[in-house]
Amino acid sequence: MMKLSRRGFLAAGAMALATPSFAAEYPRLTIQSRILDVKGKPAKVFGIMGPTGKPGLEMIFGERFALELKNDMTEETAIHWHGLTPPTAQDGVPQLSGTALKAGEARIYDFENNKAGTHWMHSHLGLQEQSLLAAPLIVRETAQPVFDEQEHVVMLHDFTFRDPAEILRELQNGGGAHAMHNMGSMKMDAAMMGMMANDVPYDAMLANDRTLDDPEVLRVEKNGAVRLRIINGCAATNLWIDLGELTGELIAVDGNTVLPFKAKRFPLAIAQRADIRLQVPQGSGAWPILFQSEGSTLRSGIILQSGDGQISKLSDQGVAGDVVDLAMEAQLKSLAKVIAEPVTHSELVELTGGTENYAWGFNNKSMMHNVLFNVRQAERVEVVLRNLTSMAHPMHLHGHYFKVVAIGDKRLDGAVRDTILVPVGEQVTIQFQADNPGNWAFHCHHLYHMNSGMMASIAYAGAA
Ligand SMILES: [Cu+2]
Repeated sequence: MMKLSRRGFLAAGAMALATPSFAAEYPRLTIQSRILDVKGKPAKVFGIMGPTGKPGLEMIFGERFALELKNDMTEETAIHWHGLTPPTAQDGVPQLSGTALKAGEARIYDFENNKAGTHWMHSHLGLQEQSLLAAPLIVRETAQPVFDEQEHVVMLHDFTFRDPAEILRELQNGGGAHAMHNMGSMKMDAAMMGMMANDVPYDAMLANDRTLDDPEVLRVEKNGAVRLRIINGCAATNLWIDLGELTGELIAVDGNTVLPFKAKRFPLAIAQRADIRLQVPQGSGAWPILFQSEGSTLRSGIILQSGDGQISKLSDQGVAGDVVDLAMEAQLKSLAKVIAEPVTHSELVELTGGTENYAWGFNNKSMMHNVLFNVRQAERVEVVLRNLTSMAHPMHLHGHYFKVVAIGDKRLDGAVRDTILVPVGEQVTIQFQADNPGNWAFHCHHLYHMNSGMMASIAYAGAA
Protein backbone atom coordinates (compact mmCIF):
# COMPACT_ATOMS: atom_id res chain seq x y z
CA MET A 1 0.00 0.00 0.00
CA MET A 2 1.29 3.44 -0.85
CA LYS A 3 2.02 5.46 2.23
CA LEU A 4 0.83 9.02 2.20
CA SER A 5 1.98 11.72 4.52
CA ARG A 6 -0.85 13.63 6.10
CA ARG A 7 -0.02 16.52 3.86
CA GLY A 8 -0.02 14.33 0.74
CA PHE A 9 -3.28 12.73 1.81
CA LEU A 10 -4.97 16.09 2.23
CA ALA A 11 -3.73 17.21 -1.18
CA ALA A 12 -5.09 14.07 -2.80
CA GLY A 13 -8.42 14.60 -1.08
CA ALA A 14 -8.59 18.17 -2.27
CA MET A 15 -7.88 17.06 -5.82
CA ALA A 16 -10.63 14.50 -5.73
CA LEU A 17 -13.08 17.16 -4.61
CA ALA A 18 -11.93 19.53 -7.31
CA THR A 19 -12.42 17.15 -10.21
CA PRO A 20 -15.60 17.92 -12.12
CA SER A 21 -16.68 14.27 -12.21
CA PHE A 22 -17.04 13.99 -8.43
CA ALA A 23 -20.65 12.92 -8.91
CA ALA A 24 -19.31 9.62 -10.22
CA GLU A 25 -18.41 8.78 -6.62
CA TYR A 26 -22.10 8.16 -6.03
CA PRO A 27 -23.39 4.77 -7.07
CA ARG A 28 -25.67 5.23 -10.03
CA LEU A 29 -29.23 4.12 -10.62
CA THR A 30 -30.20 4.27 -14.28
CA ILE A 31 -33.77 4.54 -15.54
CA GLN A 32 -34.04 2.94 -18.93
CA SER A 33 -36.25 1.31 -21.52
CA ARG A 34 -35.94 -2.40 -22.04
CA ILE A 35 -37.60 -5.13 -24.06
CA LEU A 36 -39.22 -7.96 -22.18
CA ASP A 37 -40.49 -11.20 -23.63
CA VAL A 38 -44.03 -11.75 -22.37
CA LYS A 39 -45.73 -14.94 -23.56
CA GLY A 40 -43.57 -15.00 -26.66
CA LYS A 41 -44.23 -11.41 -27.61
CA PRO A 42 -41.83 -8.49 -27.20
CA ALA A 43 -42.97 -5.76 -24.81
CA LYS A 44 -41.35 -2.37 -24.41
CA VAL A 45 -41.19 -1.56 -20.70
CA PHE A 46 -39.08 0.53 -18.36
CA GLY A 47 -36.70 -0.45 -15.60
CA ILE A 48 -34.32 0.92 -12.99
CA MET A 49 -30.88 -0.66 -13.05
CA GLY A 50 -28.63 -0.52 -10.03
CA PRO A 51 -24.86 -0.17 -9.74
CA THR A 52 -24.35 -3.95 -9.82
CA GLY A 53 -26.35 -4.42 -13.02
CA LYS A 54 -29.33 -5.84 -11.13
CA PRO A 55 -32.64 -3.96 -10.97
CA GLY A 56 -32.93 -1.63 -8.01
CA LEU A 57 -30.74 -1.27 -4.98
CA GLU A 58 -29.61 -3.26 -1.97
CA MET A 59 -28.07 -1.52 1.00
CA ILE A 60 -27.35 -2.12 4.68
CA PHE A 61 -29.18 -0.41 7.51
CA GLY A 62 -27.12 2.51 8.77
CA GLU A 63 -25.75 3.37 5.33
CA ARG A 64 -26.57 6.78 4.01
CA PHE A 65 -28.97 6.78 1.07
CA ALA A 66 -26.67 8.47 -1.41
CA LEU A 67 -26.80 7.94 -5.13
CA GLU A 68 -27.04 9.49 -8.53
CA LEU A 69 -30.29 8.88 -10.40
CA LYS A 70 -29.90 9.11 -14.17
CA ASN A 71 -32.80 9.23 -16.58
CA ASP A 72 -31.81 7.45 -19.79
CA MET A 73 -35.34 7.39 -21.17
CA THR A 74 -36.70 9.77 -23.77
CA GLU A 75 -39.40 11.10 -21.43
CA GLU A 76 -39.36 12.76 -18.03
CA THR A 77 -40.01 10.86 -14.82
CA ALA A 78 -39.99 11.10 -11.02
CA ILE A 79 -38.92 8.25 -8.73
CA HIS A 80 -40.39 7.77 -5.26
CA TRP A 81 -38.48 5.76 -2.62
CA HIS A 82 -41.44 3.79 -1.32
CA GLY A 83 -40.80 2.82 2.29
CA LEU A 84 -38.09 5.36 3.04
CA THR A 85 -38.82 8.63 4.80
CA PRO A 86 -36.53 11.17 3.12
CA PRO A 87 -36.71 14.92 3.51
CA THR A 88 -39.73 16.03 1.51
CA ALA A 89 -37.66 17.57 -1.29
CA GLN A 90 -36.21 14.13 -2.17
CA ASP A 91 -39.46 12.18 -2.07
CA GLY A 92 -39.96 12.09 -5.83
CA VAL A 93 -43.51 13.34 -6.26
CA PRO A 94 -43.82 16.05 -8.93
CA GLN A 95 -45.63 19.14 -7.60
CA LEU A 96 -44.97 18.13 -3.98
CA SER A 97 -41.24 17.44 -3.93
CA GLY A 98 -39.51 19.25 -6.71
CA THR A 99 -39.54 18.99 -10.45
CA ALA A 100 -39.58 15.92 -12.66
CA LEU A 101 -36.31 14.43 -13.87
CA LYS A 102 -36.01 15.33 -17.55
CA ALA A 103 -34.85 12.95 -20.27
CA GLY A 104 -31.07 12.64 -19.98
CA GLU A 105 -30.93 14.42 -16.61
CA ALA A 106 -29.04 13.10 -13.56
CA ARG A 107 -29.71 14.10 -9.98
CA ILE A 108 -28.05 13.39 -6.63
CA TYR A 109 -30.10 12.01 -3.75
CA ASP A 110 -28.40 12.10 -0.39
CA PHE A 111 -30.08 11.65 2.98
CA GLU A 112 -29.77 9.75 6.21
CA ASN A 113 -31.80 6.58 6.09
CA ASN A 114 -33.22 5.07 9.26
CA LYS A 115 -35.62 2.57 7.72
CA ALA A 116 -34.61 -1.05 7.25
CA GLY A 117 -36.71 -3.57 5.38
CA THR A 118 -38.16 -4.61 2.06
CA HIS A 119 -39.04 -1.50 0.13
CA TRP A 120 -39.21 -0.44 -3.50
CA MET A 121 -38.83 2.47 -5.84
CA HIS A 122 -41.24 3.45 -8.58
CA SER A 123 -42.28 6.23 -10.88
CA HIS A 124 -44.72 8.70 -9.39
CA LEU A 125 -45.39 10.35 -12.72
CA GLY A 126 -48.45 9.63 -14.85
CA LEU A 127 -48.98 5.98 -15.72
CA GLN A 128 -45.31 4.95 -16.05
CA GLU A 129 -45.62 2.50 -13.20
CA GLN A 130 -47.92 0.36 -15.38
CA SER A 131 -44.97 0.04 -17.77
CA LEU A 132 -42.91 -1.54 -14.98
CA LEU A 133 -40.98 1.60 -13.99
CA ALA A 134 -40.24 0.11 -10.57
CA ALA A 135 -37.54 -1.89 -8.81
CA PRO A 136 -36.72 -3.38 -5.38
CA LEU A 137 -35.11 -1.22 -2.70
CA ILE A 138 -33.83 -3.55 -0.01
CA VAL A 139 -32.33 -2.22 3.21
CA ARG A 140 -30.93 -5.26 5.00
CA GLU A 141 -31.18 -5.11 8.75
CA THR A 142 -27.60 -6.37 9.21
CA ALA A 143 -24.66 -6.94 6.88
CA GLN A 144 -24.71 -10.67 7.64
CA PRO A 145 -28.05 -12.45 8.10
CA VAL A 146 -28.81 -13.08 11.77
CA PHE A 147 -30.41 -16.38 10.78
CA ASP A 148 -28.73 -18.91 8.57
CA GLU A 149 -31.09 -18.39 5.67
CA GLN A 150 -31.15 -17.73 1.98
CA GLU A 151 -32.74 -14.46 0.95
CA HIS A 152 -34.61 -13.87 -2.27
CA VAL A 153 -36.44 -10.81 -3.56
CA VAL A 154 -39.61 -11.24 -5.64
CA MET A 155 -41.01 -8.26 -7.51
CA LEU A 156 -44.56 -8.68 -8.80
CA HIS A 157 -46.22 -6.84 -11.66
CA ASP A 158 -49.51 -6.91 -13.52
CA PHE A 159 -48.83 -6.65 -17.23
CA THR A 160 -50.83 -5.42 -20.21
CA PHE A 161 -49.91 -5.07 -23.87
CA ARG A 162 -52.33 -2.13 -24.11
CA ASP A 163 -51.36 1.51 -23.79
CA PRO A 164 -52.09 2.48 -20.15
CA ALA A 165 -53.31 5.92 -21.30
CA GLU A 166 -55.92 4.22 -23.46
CA ILE A 167 -57.05 2.08 -20.49
CA LEU A 168 -57.44 5.18 -18.34
CA ARG A 169 -59.33 7.03 -21.07
CA GLU A 170 -61.70 4.12 -21.49
CA LEU A 171 -62.37 3.98 -17.73
CA GLN A 172 -62.90 7.74 -17.55
CA ASN A 173 -65.37 7.53 -20.42
CA GLY A 174 -67.48 5.16 -18.35
CA GLY A 175 -66.31 2.01 -20.14
CA GLY A 176 -63.87 -0.79 -19.55
CA ALA A 177 -64.12 -3.32 -16.76
CA HIS A 178 -65.42 -0.69 -14.33
CA ALA A 179 -68.71 -0.12 -16.22
CA MET A 180 -70.69 -2.56 -14.07
CA HIS A 181 -69.99 -0.40 -11.01
CA ASN A 182 -72.27 2.26 -12.50
CA MET A 183 -75.39 0.15 -12.61
CA GLY A 184 -76.61 1.42 -9.27
CA SER A 185 -76.94 -0.48 -6.04
CA MET A 186 -77.74 -4.12 -6.28
CA LYS A 187 -77.30 -7.19 -4.18
CA MET A 188 -73.94 -8.75 -4.82
CA ASP A 189 -72.84 -12.30 -4.19
CA ALA A 190 -69.23 -13.35 -3.66
CA ALA A 191 -68.70 -14.13 -7.36
CA MET A 192 -69.88 -10.66 -8.37
CA MET A 193 -67.76 -9.04 -5.68
CA GLY A 194 -64.80 -10.89 -7.15
CA MET A 195 -65.58 -9.73 -10.67
CA MET A 196 -65.87 -6.17 -9.43
CA ALA A 197 -62.60 -6.28 -7.50
CA ASN A 198 -60.63 -5.64 -10.68
CA ASP A 199 -61.31 -2.86 -13.10
CA VAL A 200 -58.33 -3.49 -15.36
CA PRO A 201 -57.99 -6.85 -17.14
CA TYR A 202 -54.39 -7.95 -17.63
CA ASP A 203 -52.57 -10.08 -20.18
CA ALA A 204 -50.12 -11.58 -17.69
CA MET A 205 -48.85 -11.54 -14.15
CA LEU A 206 -45.10 -11.36 -13.71
CA ALA A 207 -42.79 -12.47 -10.91
CA ASN A 208 -39.31 -11.03 -11.43
CA ASP A 209 -40.38 -10.22 -15.00
CA ARG A 210 -41.36 -13.81 -15.84
CA THR A 211 -44.64 -15.62 -16.37
CA LEU A 212 -45.40 -19.15 -15.21
CA ASP A 213 -44.68 -20.40 -18.75
CA ASP A 214 -41.02 -19.85 -17.92
CA PRO A 215 -40.81 -19.13 -14.20
CA GLU A 216 -37.79 -18.24 -12.14
CA VAL A 217 -36.35 -21.30 -10.42
CA LEU A 218 -34.62 -20.66 -7.11
CA ARG A 219 -32.17 -23.37 -6.08
CA VAL A 220 -32.56 -24.00 -2.36
CA GLU A 221 -30.96 -26.38 0.11
CA LYS A 222 -32.78 -29.39 1.45
CA ASN A 223 -34.05 -28.51 4.90
CA GLY A 224 -32.74 -24.97 4.42
CA ALA A 225 -34.38 -21.76 5.54
CA VAL A 226 -35.50 -19.23 2.94
CA ARG A 227 -36.61 -15.66 3.43
CA LEU A 228 -38.70 -14.27 0.60
CA ARG A 229 -38.97 -10.51 0.33
CA ILE A 230 -42.10 -10.10 -1.77
CA ILE A 231 -43.10 -6.76 -3.27
CA ASN A 232 -46.51 -6.16 -4.84
CA GLY A 233 -45.46 -3.75 -7.59
CA CYS A 234 -48.76 -4.16 -9.44
CA ALA A 235 -50.49 -1.08 -10.78
CA ALA A 236 -54.00 -2.29 -10.01
CA THR A 237 -54.01 -5.86 -8.62
CA ASN A 238 -54.32 -7.02 -5.02
CA LEU A 239 -53.25 -10.63 -4.67
CA TRP A 240 -52.69 -13.70 -2.53
CA ILE A 241 -49.34 -15.33 -1.83
CA ASP A 242 -49.90 -19.09 -1.89
CA LEU A 243 -47.14 -21.30 -0.46
CA GLY A 244 -48.83 -24.49 -1.66
CA GLU A 245 -47.59 -27.45 0.37
CA LEU A 246 -45.30 -25.29 2.46
CA THR A 247 -46.10 -23.27 5.55
CA GLY A 248 -44.42 -19.97 6.17
CA GLU A 249 -44.12 -17.25 8.74
CA LEU A 250 -44.83 -13.66 7.88
CA ILE A 251 -42.12 -11.75 9.74
CA ALA A 252 -42.42 -8.24 8.35
CA VAL A 253 -44.96 -6.10 6.50
CA ASP A 254 -43.94 -3.01 4.53
CA GLY A 255 -40.47 -3.48 6.04
CA ASN A 256 -41.68 -3.45 9.66
CA THR A 257 -41.32 -6.54 11.83
CA VAL A 258 -44.43 -8.25 13.12
CA LEU A 259 -44.93 -11.09 15.56
CA PRO A 260 -44.36 -14.10 13.25
CA PHE A 261 -47.69 -15.09 11.71
CA LYS A 262 -47.94 -18.65 10.42
CA ALA A 263 -50.03 -19.47 7.34
CA LYS A 264 -50.07 -20.97 3.85
CA ARG A 265 -51.79 -18.02 2.19
CA PHE A 266 -51.15 -14.34 2.80
CA PRO A 267 -52.95 -11.34 1.27
CA LEU A 268 -50.80 -8.66 -0.33
CA ALA A 269 -52.43 -5.43 -1.45
CA ILE A 270 -51.02 -3.15 -4.12
CA ALA A 271 -47.71 -1.57 -2.98
CA GLN A 272 -47.44 -3.67 0.18
CA ARG A 273 -44.48 -5.91 0.98
CA ALA A 274 -44.34 -9.20 2.84
CA ASP A 275 -41.24 -10.92 4.26
CA ILE A 276 -41.96 -14.62 4.60
CA ARG A 277 -39.64 -17.14 6.20
CA LEU A 278 -40.06 -20.76 5.25
CA GLN A 279 -38.41 -24.09 5.75
CA VAL A 280 -37.54 -26.27 2.75
CA PRO A 281 -38.51 -29.94 3.31
CA GLN A 282 -35.90 -32.68 3.79
CA GLY A 283 -36.08 -34.54 0.50
CA SER A 284 -35.48 -33.36 -3.06
CA GLY A 285 -38.40 -31.49 -4.49
CA ALA A 286 -39.88 -28.53 -6.32
CA TRP A 287 -42.27 -26.19 -4.55
CA PRO A 288 -44.15 -23.50 -6.46
CA ILE A 289 -44.82 -20.25 -4.62
CA LEU A 290 -47.80 -18.72 -6.40
CA PHE A 291 -49.21 -15.22 -6.59
CA GLN A 292 -52.93 -15.32 -7.36
CA SER A 293 -54.75 -12.18 -8.52
CA GLU A 294 -57.80 -11.13 -6.55
CA GLY A 295 -60.96 -11.73 -8.55
CA SER A 296 -59.08 -13.07 -11.57
CA THR A 297 -57.67 -16.42 -12.64
CA LEU A 298 -54.31 -14.91 -13.66
CA ARG A 299 -51.36 -15.84 -11.51
CA SER A 300 -47.58 -15.77 -11.46
CA GLY A 301 -45.05 -17.65 -9.39
CA ILE A 302 -41.53 -18.82 -8.70
CA ILE A 303 -40.33 -22.36 -8.04
CA LEU A 304 -38.12 -23.42 -5.14
CA GLN A 305 -36.10 -26.44 -6.22
CA SER A 306 -33.85 -28.65 -4.11
CA GLY A 307 -31.80 -31.69 -5.06
CA ASP A 308 -33.10 -33.28 -8.22
CA GLY A 309 -36.68 -32.10 -7.64
CA GLN A 310 -38.80 -32.40 -10.78
CA ILE A 311 -40.42 -29.19 -11.96
CA SER A 312 -43.80 -29.73 -13.55
CA LYS A 313 -45.37 -27.24 -15.92
CA LEU A 314 -47.85 -24.87 -14.29
CA SER A 315 -50.62 -22.94 -15.97
CA ASP A 316 -50.69 -19.17 -15.54
CA GLN A 317 -54.42 -19.57 -14.84
CA GLY A 318 -55.51 -20.63 -11.37
CA VAL A 319 -58.76 -20.42 -9.47
CA ALA A 320 -59.84 -16.75 -9.26
CA GLY A 321 -58.54 -15.32 -6.00
CA ASP A 322 -60.99 -14.36 -3.25
CA VAL A 323 -61.52 -10.72 -2.51
CA VAL A 324 -58.62 -9.58 -0.33
CA ASP A 325 -59.83 -8.84 3.20
CA LEU A 326 -58.45 -7.75 6.56
CA ALA A 327 -58.78 -11.09 8.37
CA MET A 328 -55.00 -11.45 8.66
CA GLU A 329 -54.46 -7.75 9.27
CA ALA A 330 -56.69 -7.95 12.36
CA GLN A 331 -54.33 -10.56 13.84
CA LEU A 332 -51.00 -8.87 13.10
CA LYS A 333 -49.05 -7.41 15.98
CA SER A 334 -46.20 -5.00 15.54
CA LEU A 335 -42.89 -5.99 17.12
CA ALA A 336 -41.65 -2.42 17.09
CA LYS A 337 -41.99 -0.73 20.45
CA VAL A 338 -44.12 2.25 19.62
CA ILE A 339 -44.77 4.67 22.39
CA ALA A 340 -48.53 4.93 22.76
CA GLU A 341 -48.77 8.68 22.66
CA PRO A 342 -52.15 10.26 23.22
CA VAL A 343 -53.87 11.38 20.02
CA THR A 344 -53.80 15.14 19.65
CA HIS A 345 -55.35 15.45 16.19
CA SER A 346 -58.17 13.39 14.63
CA GLU A 347 -59.41 13.30 11.06
CA LEU A 348 -62.15 11.42 9.26
CA VAL A 349 -61.40 10.76 5.60
CA GLU A 350 -64.11 9.24 3.48
CA LEU A 351 -63.00 7.43 0.35
CA THR A 352 -65.53 8.43 -2.28
CA GLY A 353 -66.42 8.42 -5.98
CA GLY A 354 -65.95 5.84 -8.68
CA THR A 355 -69.36 6.27 -10.21
CA GLU A 356 -69.71 8.76 -13.04
CA ASN A 357 -66.71 9.12 -15.34
CA TYR A 358 -64.52 7.17 -12.94
CA ALA A 359 -63.94 10.24 -10.75
CA TRP A 360 -62.50 9.12 -7.40
CA GLY A 361 -61.68 11.26 -4.40
CA PHE A 362 -61.73 11.98 -0.70
CA ASN A 363 -64.65 13.52 1.17
CA ASN A 364 -66.50 13.79 -2.15
CA LYS A 365 -63.79 15.83 -3.83
CA SER A 366 -61.54 14.65 -6.63
CA MET A 367 -58.04 15.94 -6.07
CA MET A 368 -54.60 15.89 -7.59
CA HIS A 369 -52.03 16.76 -4.89
CA ASN A 370 -54.48 19.11 -3.10
CA VAL A 371 -54.10 19.43 0.66
CA LEU A 372 -56.58 17.15 2.43
CA PHE A 373 -55.71 18.44 5.89
CA ASN A 374 -52.91 20.17 7.77
CA VAL A 375 -50.90 18.83 10.69
CA ARG A 376 -48.43 20.42 13.08
CA GLN A 377 -45.08 18.99 14.03
CA ALA A 378 -45.16 16.65 17.08
CA GLU A 379 -48.86 15.97 16.78
CA ARG A 380 -50.09 12.40 17.18
CA VAL A 381 -52.51 12.11 14.28
CA GLU A 382 -55.31 9.58 14.05
CA VAL A 383 -57.03 9.15 10.70
CA VAL A 384 -60.22 7.19 10.20
CA LEU A 385 -60.41 5.91 6.63
CA ARG A 386 -63.97 5.02 5.65
CA ASN A 387 -64.57 3.44 2.27
CA LEU A 388 -67.94 4.43 0.79
CA THR A 389 -67.15 3.20 -2.73
CA SER A 390 -67.60 -0.09 -4.59
CA MET A 391 -63.86 -0.86 -4.77
CA ALA A 392 -61.06 -1.46 -2.27
CA HIS A 393 -58.33 1.17 -1.95
CA PRO A 394 -54.72 0.56 -0.86
CA MET A 395 -53.96 3.84 0.92
CA HIS A 396 -50.35 5.00 1.08
CA LEU A 397 -48.89 7.79 3.20
CA HIS A 398 -45.52 9.23 2.19
CA GLY A 399 -42.78 10.32 4.59
CA HIS A 400 -44.12 8.43 7.62
CA TYR A 401 -45.06 5.03 8.89
CA PHE A 402 -48.41 4.56 10.56
CA LYS A 403 -49.80 2.04 12.99
CA VAL A 404 -53.06 0.24 12.29
CA VAL A 405 -55.05 0.90 15.50
CA ALA A 406 -58.57 -0.19 14.56
CA ILE A 407 -60.50 -2.17 11.98
CA GLY A 408 -64.14 -1.16 12.12
CA ASP A 409 -64.95 -0.54 15.78
CA LYS A 410 -62.40 -3.04 17.03
CA ARG A 411 -59.26 -1.40 18.48
CA LEU A 412 -56.02 -3.32 18.01
CA ASP A 413 -52.28 -3.20 18.55
CA GLY A 414 -51.74 -3.67 14.84
CA ALA A 415 -48.90 -3.65 12.35
CA VAL A 416 -46.79 -0.65 11.43
CA ARG A 417 -47.04 0.00 7.70
CA ASP A 418 -46.93 2.56 4.94
CA THR A 419 -49.80 1.09 2.90
CA ILE A 420 -53.12 -0.28 4.16
CA LEU A 421 -55.99 -1.74 2.17
CA VAL A 422 -59.42 -0.30 2.97
CA PRO A 423 -61.92 -2.86 1.58
CA VAL A 424 -65.39 -2.03 0.30
CA GLY A 425 -67.70 -0.80 3.06
CA GLU A 426 -65.00 -1.02 5.72
CA GLN A 427 -63.28 1.42 8.03
CA VAL A 428 -59.64 1.34 9.10
CA THR A 429 -58.05 3.69 11.63
CA ILE A 430 -54.36 4.56 11.52
CA GLN A 431 -52.09 6.70 13.70
CA PHE A 432 -48.86 8.45 12.85
CA GLN A 433 -46.41 10.77 14.51
CA ALA A 434 -46.02 14.10 12.70
CA ASP A 435 -42.21 14.09 12.76
CA ASN A 436 -41.17 14.83 9.17
CA PRO A 437 -42.14 18.37 8.10
CA GLY A 438 -43.21 18.91 4.52
CA ASN A 439 -46.04 18.35 2.13
CA TRP A 440 -46.64 14.62 1.76
CA ALA A 441 -48.62 12.59 -0.73
CA PHE A 442 -51.49 10.59 0.75
CA HIS A 443 -53.20 8.56 -1.92
CA CYS A 444 -54.73 5.37 -3.19
CA HIS A 445 -51.98 3.27 -4.78
CA HIS A 446 -54.28 1.82 -7.45
CA LEU A 447 -52.70 3.63 -10.38
CA TYR A 448 -55.93 4.39 -12.22
CA HIS A 449 -57.77 5.59 -9.09
CA MET A 450 -54.82 7.75 -8.18
CA ASN A 451 -54.76 9.32 -11.62
CA SER A 452 -58.51 9.91 -11.40
CA GLY A 453 -58.62 12.03 -8.26
CA MET A 454 -57.67 9.81 -5.33
CA MET A 455 -54.43 11.69 -4.82
CA ALA A 456 -54.21 14.15 -1.96
CA SER A 457 -51.52 15.50 0.33
CA ILE A 458 -51.05 16.17 4.03
CA ALA A 459 -49.23 19.41 4.68
CA TYR A 460 -47.41 20.54 7.81
CA ALA A 461 -48.60 23.96 8.89
CA GLY A 462 -45.76 26.41 8.54
CA ALA A 463 -43.56 24.03 6.52
CA ALA A 464 -42.49 24.54 2.92
CU1 LIG B 1 -58.34 3.23 -5.05
